[in-house]
Amino acid sequence: MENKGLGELRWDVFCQVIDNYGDIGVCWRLARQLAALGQSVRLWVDDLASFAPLAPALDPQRPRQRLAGVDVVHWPQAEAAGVEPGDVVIEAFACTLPASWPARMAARARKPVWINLEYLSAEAWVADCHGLASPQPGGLGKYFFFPGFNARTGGLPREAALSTRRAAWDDVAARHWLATRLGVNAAPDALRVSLFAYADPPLAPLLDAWIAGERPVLLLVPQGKVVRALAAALGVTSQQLAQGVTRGALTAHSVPFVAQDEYDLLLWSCHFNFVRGEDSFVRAQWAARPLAWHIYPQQDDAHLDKLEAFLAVYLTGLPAEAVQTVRDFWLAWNRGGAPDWAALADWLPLLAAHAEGWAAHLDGQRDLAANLVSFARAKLE
Ligand code: TRH
Repeated sequence: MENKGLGELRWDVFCQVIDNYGDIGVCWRLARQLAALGQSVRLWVDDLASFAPLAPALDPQRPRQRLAGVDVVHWPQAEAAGVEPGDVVIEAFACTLPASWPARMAARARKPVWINLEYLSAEAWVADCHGLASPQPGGLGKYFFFPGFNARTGGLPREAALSTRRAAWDDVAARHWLATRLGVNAAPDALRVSLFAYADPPLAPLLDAWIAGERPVLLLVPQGKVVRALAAALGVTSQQLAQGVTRGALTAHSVPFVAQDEYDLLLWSCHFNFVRGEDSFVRAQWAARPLAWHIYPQQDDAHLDKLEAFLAVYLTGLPAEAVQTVRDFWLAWNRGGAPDWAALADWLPLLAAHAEGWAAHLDGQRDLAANLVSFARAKLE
């Protein structure tokens, strides 16, 4: 590959799938966004089978393929003779580069920019650590690049024209898509809720509230462990849940796990979204709807600090009572308590307006891929 100058850089993004979909979810999105900015991108992935549900066009048996303008390569190929590192090498989430790569990188006349792309956090220290260098053997410098929620961080992944496309997705489009793509008929007056979470969220208090509530609730649950938990809680089989199960005011449906781009449509089609991890959490913010975050659990409850840090920035500007209600709800959801849907529901109109404002605020900032490109260019000059 020949470098075409600083306009088009050659990027190597390394992704190791630890668990679930978040590692590849973030890397796949970023790789496509870099490619959309005219960059030449190789995405090295150690587990193509975990990647496939997010990108159905991917053939997990093929060690090398081009998808959405990105060269997707099975990780072991990186050790092959003659593979030369590009201008920018990203190790996502501190994954360790293939053993031969630091030496291959050091051997290049112009040393590649080596970036460790970190996990997303709203904690204040992130802005102080963003962009810091850590010298490595062979004259290489490794930089810590933190995504984040303000201009002192690396920003968030965001496709061009995302907010325009989302704003055009009205109720008619939503109900049509739900019916034709997911086979779910949504009553016009139903509150539509999507639920993507880790295995054991405290479902029972929510189900009780939805079943006994005045407003019809349509609950849509992508395939995964929660489907089994929900089926058990409702006393039905997973197969019955796929057909739709009604109890009182609640109708619950499991829905297929859709491609990553289509998942946006599910979020946009709902009035409230339960999301988790990192990427779906960010997508729910771009969806500009009220949300609840099931955060990835960490040792010693370190994740709760992250949760509180996000709540502090996200809820700024809301009345104290609304802040308390949302905070209580999220903490109960994450700690196995009893999330109070009835209390939250009172605030939904205000939270919906707030979510729009938050998305517009984030939209005013530069996105992660654009920040990475300008960071890399500055280091290479
Ligand atoms: O799957 P996650 O929990 O991922 C993670 C991992 O646990 C990871 O190890 C951890 O470090 C990280 O979170 C913080 O949640 P996440 O990040 O939301 O990723 C899910 C991806 O799946 C996201 O890209 C959206 C996508 N998705 C679809 O493509 N289709 C679907 O139907 C659904 C429900 C999700």
